[in-house]
Amino acid sequence: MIVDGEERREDELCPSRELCPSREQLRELQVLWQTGQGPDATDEMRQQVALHAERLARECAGDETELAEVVAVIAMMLAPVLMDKRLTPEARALIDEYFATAFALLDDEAANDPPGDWAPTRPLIYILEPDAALAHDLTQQVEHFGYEVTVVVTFKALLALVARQTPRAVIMDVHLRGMETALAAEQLHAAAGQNVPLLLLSDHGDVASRLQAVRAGADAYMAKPFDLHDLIDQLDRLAWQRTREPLQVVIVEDSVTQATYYSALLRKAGMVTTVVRDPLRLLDVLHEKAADLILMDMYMPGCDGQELAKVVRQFSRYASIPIVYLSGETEIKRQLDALSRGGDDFLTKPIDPVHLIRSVAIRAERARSLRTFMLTDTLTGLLNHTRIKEQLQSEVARYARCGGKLAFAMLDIDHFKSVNDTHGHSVGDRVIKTLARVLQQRLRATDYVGRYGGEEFAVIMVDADVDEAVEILDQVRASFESIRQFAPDGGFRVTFSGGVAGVPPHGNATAVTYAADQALYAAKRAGRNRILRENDLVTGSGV
Ligand code: GH3
Ligand code: MG
Repeated sequence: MIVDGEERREDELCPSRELCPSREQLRELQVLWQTGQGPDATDEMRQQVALHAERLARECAGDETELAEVVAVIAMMLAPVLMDKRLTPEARALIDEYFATAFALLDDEAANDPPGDWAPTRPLIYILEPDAALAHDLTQQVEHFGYEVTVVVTFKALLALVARQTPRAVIMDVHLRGMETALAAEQLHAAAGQNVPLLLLSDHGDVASRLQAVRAGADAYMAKPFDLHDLIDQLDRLAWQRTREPLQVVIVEDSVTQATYYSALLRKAGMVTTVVRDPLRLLDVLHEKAADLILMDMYMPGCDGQELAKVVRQFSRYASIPIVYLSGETEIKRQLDALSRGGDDFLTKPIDPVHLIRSVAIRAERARSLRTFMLTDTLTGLLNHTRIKEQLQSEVARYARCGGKLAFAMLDIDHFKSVNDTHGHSVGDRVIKTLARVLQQRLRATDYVGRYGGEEFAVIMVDADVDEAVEILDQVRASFESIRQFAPDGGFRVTFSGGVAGVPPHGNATAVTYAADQALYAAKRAGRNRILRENDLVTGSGV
């Protein structure tokens, strides 16, 4: 997305799905370009590429998207060929980069498709556990937390399974008769690949056994008897660690060529970039995107980078986003001045691509950890109260701009005080974590889950109506109810109630929150362990 003027507001924040050029058109141009580079290419063939690019750029000009701009740049760079000029190797390399960027933009658009259904991905876990009772318990609990489980009782069977389909993680009881742990782990990694996390269960909790597990290449180790929740925590950590979201970088740069170049470099390194060409539009973009870093040109028409950094810093929620200046400025005093006005680092143009990628990645990564820490609830890892409220406001604002729909739910654990009173506060904390976990697993990546208060949660389901939300949350309710909670004094079960309201009909965050809260209280009054929609207040009926 290139942001370039007030009139583009609708387009850029509610992007249309049909992009120009299509993937096929772009591919066709790229094939022509590549053939035009071959040793047998004639001047006429080279000119054909330039003409084709020019036609495509004209066709897409009305689109005003970053993709259309990239095609325009390609056409511009090819223009000298029409005047019988040869391109330099640098220019040819740059054109290749622009093609890569254009395809990456198309990929992004495909990935930004509206959220899918709620059929969650269930990561596959293999468990090797010869003890039938423990295997049964493990399977039940691990499946409750959204994993698909296959249990085997022999190591040979495990190897056969791994050869057929690679799992997200393997849990292995090391009580293997006649086999050394290290050897088993080695064979497993040889069959499944080094990247498959391995969690070992053992009868021994001593340091020597733990050390042996580390040397065998295990990623986690649990000595029996263990709390199944601890096992789930470990499993979550291992199974999801390799599916992290890419870093998001916002590039503020008025020159299309430079912006496209930096964007291509960072994308190649696996980051997601958004280019802002009109500095005055930066705040809109920050509002929409969870930026991990801002890469800012120092001198731009309209306002300079230092002024813009100060404006960004006026908002406390953007205070932790690092701002890295990019500039031809080499004078140290000026650089320091700029840093004192809200910037975090200074990269001097022309910058070595490797240096740029590393500087950006390191700073962005660190800022992300810090932000996660500030914006999430420490017990559950969910969004905290302030963040979920802000997100609701932002989603309602998006609805006002772009239309669509969203559902908002308030959930509250039933009789939670008695859980604390009977089993103690730390068991209560466990129950809160368990509900958080089930919600995260069951909802889509595009939904938002927050801890609203002590044992109260809030959920924003984008692009969902109230009926869909009630249906899904009722499945979560049933799933949570069936989980056996653990306490030293025995197992028990807990339920929760929920209230759901929608946008539309509500048009602001306060109204939809109030409506969901009222529905929640109706659910409590109606006997708890149910999800009610706002309209159920009138009829008194539930799910
Ligand atoms: P209801 O079904 O009507 O919601 O009843 P309830 O017992 O859940 O509601 P109540 O508001 O009476 O009690 C909520 C309890 O939650 C009181 C408070 O001590 C406890 N609580 C709040 N935050 C936490 C927390 O972080 N950890 C634990 N363990 N308990 C908490
Ligand atoms: Mg409660």
